[in-house]
Amino acid sequence: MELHFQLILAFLLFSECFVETKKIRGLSMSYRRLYRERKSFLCMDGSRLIPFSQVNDDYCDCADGSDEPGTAACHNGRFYCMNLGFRPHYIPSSRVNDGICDCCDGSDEFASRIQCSNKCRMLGQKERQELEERMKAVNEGLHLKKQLIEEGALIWQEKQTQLSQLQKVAEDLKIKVEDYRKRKLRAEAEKEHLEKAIKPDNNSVGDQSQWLGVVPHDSRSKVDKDKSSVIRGKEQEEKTEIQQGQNDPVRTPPHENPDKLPPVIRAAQGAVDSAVAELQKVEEAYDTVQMEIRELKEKLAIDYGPEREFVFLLSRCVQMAVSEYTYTLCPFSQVTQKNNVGSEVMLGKWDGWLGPADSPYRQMKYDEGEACWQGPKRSTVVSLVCGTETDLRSVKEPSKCLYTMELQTPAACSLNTQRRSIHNEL
Ligand code: MAN
Repeated sequence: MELHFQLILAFLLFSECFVETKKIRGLSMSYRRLYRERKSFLCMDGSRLIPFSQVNDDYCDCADGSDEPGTAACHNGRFYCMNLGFRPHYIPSSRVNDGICDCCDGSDEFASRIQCSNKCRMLGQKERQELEERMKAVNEGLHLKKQLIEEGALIWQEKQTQLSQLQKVAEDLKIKVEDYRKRKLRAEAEKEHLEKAIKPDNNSVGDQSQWLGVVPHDSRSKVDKDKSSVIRGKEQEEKTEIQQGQNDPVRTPPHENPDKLPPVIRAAQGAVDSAVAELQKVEEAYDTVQMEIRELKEKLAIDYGPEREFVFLLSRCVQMAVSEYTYTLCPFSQVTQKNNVGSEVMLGKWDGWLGPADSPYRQMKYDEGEACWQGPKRSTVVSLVCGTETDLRSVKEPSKCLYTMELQTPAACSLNTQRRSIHNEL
């Protein structure tokens, strides 16, 4: 009796399974309950009520294709591949029994001329292995990132020290500039004084004969007083020259021809010239230091990530050769492209982070590059991806003069990357 009962139960279960298999093919678990055998079936979009016998009967009754989850009858239907051991997914139901194995478990070719072997286990294993390797890489990346953060902290400190040193140099140079300005003014005043002293009539500067005037005894400079007879003799020669020069058709005013100036004025002019040159030198040095300070301050004002994990990139340029070009990315500075003849084109200067609000450090923007022939100014978007090396992974020009780069670096690794890669696999 008991055996009899068990046989009946087994038969019922088998027939249930048979019905279920026939009816539920192409459905995910969560949808199965909606396809339990009953008298009628309500299309998922609620548009029609059809007899249940029309479900999976290879004729499309519902506008949303929901009555044919297991056949190719509806153009908009979708078939669920269970893919045990791998990842379940949907395929367009037009691919059901089309002679191509789409589901790794082969369930889409249940009434096909071909036989599909079940590859899900193998695919699952391969994927899990890849995921494991990727996770290992992310973990290694996270470890390396710590080192880069430390390296970055040192670079940051160095830059701060450099800034305060430059500021100190600038302060000193500023004092020097003031000092040399005063020196120049003094030399000019001295020269003017001497000129006045030598020229009795100040109103006729252009007249070279003025240089012949007797220098008043009191106003002679010490240098003048101490002049040797050789110098005085030379001066006499010059005076003669000047006198002779008066008859020249075109005369050069003495202040424009230093050779014709009296030695004392020439010496004073020399002092002015060297004071001007010295001043120029310190002014130039001051300007250079100020420029360096400006540049350094600009670099220090950049956002290098929450842990300054990207600071280390300041001292690294990365390169990649793609077809006839070599691309160079100097992070936070610029991107260039060199052709095989050696001419370089600027593909953009650092503009800022471009990533979405929740992860801004995923993309960098470099713009205002060299203008493209009949096109926009060149610009580059750099996507940062987690990797164990800091290097370019790819360079593309998806549209004319707009470039994209993929920069892999441990600094881009985060627990989110880890989560994202797991999520992508599931
Ligand atoms: C150069 C390169 C190319 C770019 C063209 C546009 O050849 O910069 O990348 O597409 O100019 O003329």
